[in-house]
Amino acid sequence: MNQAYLSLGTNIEPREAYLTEALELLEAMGRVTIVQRSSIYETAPVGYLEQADFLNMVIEVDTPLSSMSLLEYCQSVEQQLGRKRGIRFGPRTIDLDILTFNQENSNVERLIIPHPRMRERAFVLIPLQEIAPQLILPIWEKSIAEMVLDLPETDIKDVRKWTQKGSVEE
Ligand code: PH2
Ligand code: MG
Ligand code: MG
Repeated sequence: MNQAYLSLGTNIEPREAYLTEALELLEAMGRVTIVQRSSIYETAPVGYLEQADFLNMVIEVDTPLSSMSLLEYCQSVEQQLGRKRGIRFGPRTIDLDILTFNQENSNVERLIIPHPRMRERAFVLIPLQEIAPQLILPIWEKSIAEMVLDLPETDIKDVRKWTQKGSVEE
């Protein structure tokens, strides 16, 4: 069995429904089991700023799939939820990214593991810290909790726990 952490992001309404459906579709084939899930966070857009706020979360999964098959499977879930490729870093119904796969470092075709931008992204590290604070990735030799401490304060402020009633300060 392989262990992976995945991040989910959406900024097109109904955002919460897209997250819920993505989680259901991921488990629907019986090839992916969700072991842990973070809270949902509302986050300011990073990279391309002229777009709506995101809901983001991170999950831990068990899967017999290889990393490349898991990527293809994630892309099929994105397709089923109407993902259209447009502006790079732009609005999306659902984005499913592989953050880590076992303790692997790899760079094959379209898949780089660990995700090359995760270490500077508060919207990934803060949810990940909730479920895997002690996780250490070999290439960075730092735990997730330590990487969160390296984030700029302004980035941390842009990531807030989200509830149905609205966002609350972390
Ligand atoms: N995803 C991006 C680009 N920018 N910003 C936030 N807050 N959350 C995301 O998931 C996100 C983003 C590209 O995948
Ligand atoms: Mg992404
Ligand atoms: Mg993606």
